[in-house]
Amino acid sequence: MPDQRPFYVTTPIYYISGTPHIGHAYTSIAADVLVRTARAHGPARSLTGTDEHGQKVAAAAAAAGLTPHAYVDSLAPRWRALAPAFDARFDDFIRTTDPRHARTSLALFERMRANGDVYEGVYEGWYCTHDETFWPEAKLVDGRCPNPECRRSVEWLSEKNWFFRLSAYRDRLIAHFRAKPEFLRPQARYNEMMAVLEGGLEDLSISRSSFDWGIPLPGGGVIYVWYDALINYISALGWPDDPDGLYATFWPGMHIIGKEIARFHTLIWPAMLWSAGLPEPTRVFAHGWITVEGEKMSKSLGNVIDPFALIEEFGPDPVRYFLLREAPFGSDFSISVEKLRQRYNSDLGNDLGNLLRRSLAMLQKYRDGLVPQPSEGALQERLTDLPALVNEHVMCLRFREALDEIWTVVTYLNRTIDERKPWELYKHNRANELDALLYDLCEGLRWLSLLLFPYMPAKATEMWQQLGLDGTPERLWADELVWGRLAAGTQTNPGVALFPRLEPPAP
Ligand code: ME8
Repeated sequence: MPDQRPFYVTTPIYYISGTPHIGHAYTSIAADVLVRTARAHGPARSLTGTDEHGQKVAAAAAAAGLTPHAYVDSLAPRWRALAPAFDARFDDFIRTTDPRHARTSLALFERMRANGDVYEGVYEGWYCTHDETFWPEAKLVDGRCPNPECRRSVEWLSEKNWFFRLSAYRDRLIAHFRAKPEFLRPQARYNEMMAVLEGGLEDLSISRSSFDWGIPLPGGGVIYVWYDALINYISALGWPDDPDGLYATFWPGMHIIGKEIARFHTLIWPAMLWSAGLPEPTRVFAHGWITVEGEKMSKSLGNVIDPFALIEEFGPDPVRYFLLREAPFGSDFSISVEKLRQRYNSDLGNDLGNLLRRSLAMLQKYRDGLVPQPSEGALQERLTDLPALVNEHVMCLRFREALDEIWTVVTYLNRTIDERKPWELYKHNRANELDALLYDLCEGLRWLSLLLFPYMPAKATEMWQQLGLDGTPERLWADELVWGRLAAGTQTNPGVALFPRLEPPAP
């Protein structure tokens, strides 16, 4: 597997005034699987956080009778709790109200102004506070926000603001998209953004002057919330002072986002960076939406799935597995507790959990739980190319395809047990064959725990420990995914079922 340069992945920073739901968990889990896989090859870093400024937050704070500061501070803990609840471990959590973020945002603004890309003007047009987006008259649909998921009423603004000469970057953006199709995936989002570029780009108002909840600019006004938000990806790395060398090591990195915010991340953000003389992100992946029976989750429809309730019922690892196995990462898909329960019982309980249970039970019965001498044969050959293949899929965010690949081994090992019938080998004293088969099963399970660790860190660790191994499978693949590393004589340690069967709820 190739050496990898230091790897950096981010999630969007979530609006602090929203409610954490399974869609937010989805992005954070994907970023966690990606960074854990990258870490199996070299240095890697991940970032998540909260988007705390803007008119929507100011209005929500006023409605709650709190100052914006007190309001955001009261909400931050529940967002901080989201990723850890799913065992997603981020290296950093940025809040846009952090002083470090204000420093970077102002420095970027000044750099862009010094480079002649920022000018003063008057914004006269519409604004959707819910989406925190400026809309020209011509884009409105029936006089409302044109975002089909929003369609809320818009307000008329007339503000003296700072503008970013975004239009000047259109040709460079088109050239960049053409030269690097992998910059934005999946293809449907790439095509969508190319169409936006071909339609032309307007300059962007990057400050607001009719309220004051934001990063104050010298001379008055505050930074526009989206301009401020995008900068989080480098303020968390300490640009421009870079006291810890994080920017120099980890930028440029890649962004995982939902498909609705591709325009901000792939048109506006690269242009902002170029304007300041900085490199654009390496890649942006704009994933699909989780729906409930085909409908977008929303408070008004009353169909919001509470991520914490799912953890309560299934535990974090099965939910992580389900979300990434259920659909290709770029596609929309519908979630239901019933589907989750089915996959839990079939893929996890019947396939994986049973494989571990019966392999270790047979080893216990026939060999006192001691791993036999390493075998050579079909399984070893079968596994040779697997790590590179899985790595390639995950690095291209084909999480489901990586799991499909890993599952071929689960299926193969289960089939091997059924076909080779170790109990018959034992009965007929075919000790060498039995040893080889039992070794294959244990070594195969060791590989599975290493490959599955990014997806199901706690369950993979349980597998690892039941195999009699110390610590966790969080290890460098180049050292560990080597056939025969499981030493003969290792005392295995069968434990409780990995995925105890879930019974359907009482009618
Ligand atoms: O847009 N399905 O924040 P946000 C899948 N603050 N993913 C979903 C989802 C769903 N139903 N719902 C939300 C913002 N997401 C800005 C971002 S970044 C500089 C600023 C995920 O709280 C998905 O990643 O509305 C989506 O892009 C993000 O949450 C939107 O979170």
